[in-house]
Amino acid sequence: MQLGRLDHVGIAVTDLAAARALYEQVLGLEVTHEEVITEQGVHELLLRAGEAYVQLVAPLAPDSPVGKFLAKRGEGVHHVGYAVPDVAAALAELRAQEFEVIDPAPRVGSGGTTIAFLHPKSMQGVLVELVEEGTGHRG
Ligand code: MC0
Repeated sequence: MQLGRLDHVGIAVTDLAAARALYEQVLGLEVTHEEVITEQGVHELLLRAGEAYVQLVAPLAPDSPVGKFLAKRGEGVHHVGYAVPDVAAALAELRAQEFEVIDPAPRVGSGGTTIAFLHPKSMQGVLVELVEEGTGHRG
């Protein structure tokens, strides 16, 4: 498989409004998409930064992935997302190589994307997300 361009950097935050104010007012980015993704337990804001996005994610519950991350490590970079043309094909290739993935099958991500996560234990401590663009609009 081959990773494509950097799609987004996911940043775990406790206070979405405060983080939004920082990125919009101090850093000059613009929110292009907002979504609550119940299946992933997050409320997210996407801000365009050139060809990629900053994704601010706040947890919907303490026992969600981002809630647990915040409790253990505090705010900070949570994951890195890379574009791939076909998430299902990428997962099949990785699994054939016995690479540890989190998602055995693709899931629905923000803005109608198709996504899958690779385990940080296999990725030098970085949670990696594969992102296939959908028909939805992310701005
Ligand atoms: C946990 N760990 C991480 C990590 N989260 N390491 C790097 N980056 C992260 N984000 C480490 C912990 O520090 C711990 O290391 C070990 O993994 C186990 O952590 P845990 O707290 O016991 O948590 P688990 O094992 O229950 O779950 C970790 C795992 C989970 C990564 C498998 O968070 C997961 O499935 N994540 C994928 C889904 C996700 O993150 N969704 C939210 C974003 P030690 O060394 O202490 O053992 S959703 C999203 O972004 C969507 C909407 C989108 O972009 O479209």
